[in-house]
Amino acid sequence: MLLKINDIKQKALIDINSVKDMAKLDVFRIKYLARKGLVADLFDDLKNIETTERPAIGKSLNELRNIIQTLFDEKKKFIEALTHQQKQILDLTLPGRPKWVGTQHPITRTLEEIKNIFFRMGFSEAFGPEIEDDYHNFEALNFPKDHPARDMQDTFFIDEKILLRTHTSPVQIRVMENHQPPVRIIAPGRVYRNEAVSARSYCLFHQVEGLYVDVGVTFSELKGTLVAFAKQFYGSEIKYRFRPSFFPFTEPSAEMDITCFICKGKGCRICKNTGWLEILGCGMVDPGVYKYVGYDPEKYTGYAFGMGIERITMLRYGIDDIRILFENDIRFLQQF
Ligand code: 2U9
Repeated sequence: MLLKINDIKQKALIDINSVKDMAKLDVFRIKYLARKGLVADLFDDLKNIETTERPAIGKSLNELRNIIQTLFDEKKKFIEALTHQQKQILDLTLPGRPKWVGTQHPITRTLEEIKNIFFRMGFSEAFGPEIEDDYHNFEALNFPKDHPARDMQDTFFIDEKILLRTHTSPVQIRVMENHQPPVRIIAPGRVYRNEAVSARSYCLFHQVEGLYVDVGVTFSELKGTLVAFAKQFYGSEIKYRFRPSFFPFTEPSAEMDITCFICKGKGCRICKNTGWLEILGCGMVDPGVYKYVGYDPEKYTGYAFGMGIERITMLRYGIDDIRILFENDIRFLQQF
């Protein structure tokens, strides 16, 4: 019996250590101190003990009950004090912490808006590899062998024939290789140029290019589509003009300007006092391109256009350094 008493005392001393809250304390109480608990069981056993030994064992049992009761009382006081302290630390009058919600990167925003305008006009989206070959990036686009864009200084070459695409035009070549007209697509994506990095130019930027080839596509359709785009994107009040230009892959070629949306055409720092902003390049697909993709240049005509997304985004949001668009600085991005 004395051994049993000692055993229960040791167990209670161990058990009380793992009690950290009121619920666990109650489990402890039921196990040891309740009417059907371990201590009460021992008191029940007392009647089977020899009468001569009963007073001594009864004394030990009383001591055990007192020890366990003290363990219980002290732990209860401790938990109550801790709960009180925690209640005081928890200041329910403090305002909640704001949850930061992610936003779209300004480049993504501009891209999505441009894409949606062309989707509504019947264009679909096409993609291609960012690591391209010389054939799809230059040759099939009618670039002469000695064109300066083919220089190491302008293009990131991986080896003699493989390079990082300098525009999304190879996407259109690949689509035409695999589909007969009508083809009406936009090709958004990243392009790479080996230029000195500055506030104005970066080694990587985004373009949206477009291509429409079918029987009887005309330059006036090109103008109609791009004017409709510009009025939706920049506002119906803008004025526009097309200036002649040159690209190896279009003939005739043009650049489209709109009245500066900052000064409304009066002249300011952004438009360099001209009142005009260049927004895109365009033209009729050069018949030379059709021979590379197996289209009959006598049967089909088409137009193409291209615009740089960083430039448009910078103009729109008044950003004066292109590099900030690639730095992932949370203080910049949170403003959108
Ligand atoms: C094919 C045939 C023709 C795409 C075109 C431009 C004019 C153009 C520039 C705008 C600013 C590039 O980002 S930028 O530097 N782009 O001016 N791009 S026409 O013409 C094509 C494309 C594919 C097969």
